Amino acid sequence: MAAPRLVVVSNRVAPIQEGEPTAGGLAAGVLDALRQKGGLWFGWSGDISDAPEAKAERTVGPISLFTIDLSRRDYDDYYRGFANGALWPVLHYQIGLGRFEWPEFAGYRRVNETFARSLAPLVGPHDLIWAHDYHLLCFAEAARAQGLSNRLGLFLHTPFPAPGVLMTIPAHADLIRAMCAYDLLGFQTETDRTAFADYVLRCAGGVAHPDGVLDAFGRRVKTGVYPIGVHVDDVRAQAETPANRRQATRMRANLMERLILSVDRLDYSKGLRQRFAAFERFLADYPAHHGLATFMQIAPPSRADIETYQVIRRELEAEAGHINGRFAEVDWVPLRYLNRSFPRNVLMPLYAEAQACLVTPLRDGMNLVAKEYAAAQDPAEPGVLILSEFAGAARELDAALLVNPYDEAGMARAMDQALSMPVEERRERHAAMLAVMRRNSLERWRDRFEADLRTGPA
Ligand code: ADQ
Repeated sequence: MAAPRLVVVSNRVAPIQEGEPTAGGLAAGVLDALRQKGGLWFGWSGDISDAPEAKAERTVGPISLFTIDLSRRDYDDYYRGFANGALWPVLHYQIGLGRFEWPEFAGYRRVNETFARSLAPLVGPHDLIWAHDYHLLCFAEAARAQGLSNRLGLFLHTPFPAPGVLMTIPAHADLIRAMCAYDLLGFQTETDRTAFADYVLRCAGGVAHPDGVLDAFGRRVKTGVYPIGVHVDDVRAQAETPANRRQATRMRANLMERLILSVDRLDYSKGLRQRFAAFERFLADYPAHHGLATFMQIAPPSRADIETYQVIRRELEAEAGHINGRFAEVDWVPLRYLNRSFPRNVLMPLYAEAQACLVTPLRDGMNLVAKEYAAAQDPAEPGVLILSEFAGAARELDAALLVNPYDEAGMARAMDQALSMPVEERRERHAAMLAVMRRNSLERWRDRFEADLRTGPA
């Protein structure tokens, strides 16, 4: 019998061009799977229209892409409202930033139902349905209501918080019940999986079985840990391409000797404010680096129509100005803050050029920048990764310099240590990280999830 077809559902369908390299993470992992075996990818087009359920179909090689538009009201309630205004902050332990409204939660459910209703006619009885991320926690429940009895799995790219934190969302019980309509729930780390299981066992009367299987709400769901990875060799190859390298060297000629790099979406969960403050502390406490060290922060705006994101953007602009105002010399600007995104063929060589990479989220599901940075390094002369202990990646990359993103002095010390680290120690740490990343590759993430989804929770 032919392998069951893979149907991927995510908030957005990544823009795909035949023959073009794609972005990292979700898009790269999912696309590989779909390219090899063929399949269908379903999600929001990114457009807002008055004909919200208009479907657009496109095929790229063996992949069929179906998208729907959202109405303005759906977008406001589901995307700006519950998903990004309430759920995202709480999943990242930022409960003070969460803003919950019941009508927005109803809108979130409504859009999950729209997804299920629009997808149902496209799905065959044996298809495996793999949903992604925090936008679709209620999708399986909606799909079951549409009569779909397919294997349904969800991979959560974000952290899953401890029950006491999750419960600050008034609709927490509805969310967990809906999540249990999946057959398989995948998490980035054991901490996330345990937090989910804790809620189910202690707050929802669930029962645990071996291998992460839980019974709750009259259903059986398997939970598992699938740390997302990167294509290690592809990243290194992109970093090394001569044209790309020339570009990076040119950029580097304009920078100072010691480059500390950070690359993030502009998001409060990424700890940028705390990182800027730590860099200021570094400059104050370690003057030996003056005139030599440059910190480059690349952070394109994201979710720019949500107020908390506008606030963080304003704060960072002010803070960058303050730091440069305090420390810059006529021939040295310590902080470069670039509010835009760069293509991967620019980013990867830049990773390779940087002596240190500061990845200090307050919470992060995984953080692929950390893995990409480590993968991009020249093994003979690698840079140093400074990594928040609250990034999922810290579970695997414990050979990085691990820091607490709330500890300004500790982060400043780590920057000094990174820029002064002997090459033997850098090589040793880098080799350890590379070994873990090769083991937990992007292929393994995808294959293990798919295999468990196929087997089901029995
Ligand atoms: P994100 O929060 O978007 O992803 P991350 O994993 O760091 O975070 O980045 C995803 C991709 O975006 C990476 O491949 C990176 O290169 C790219 N990227 C980030 N900033 C960029 C920039 N300034 N310019 C260009 N490219 C940039 C979510 C979760 C993470 C989880 C991923 C995958 O929040 O915790 O690691 O999904 O599961």
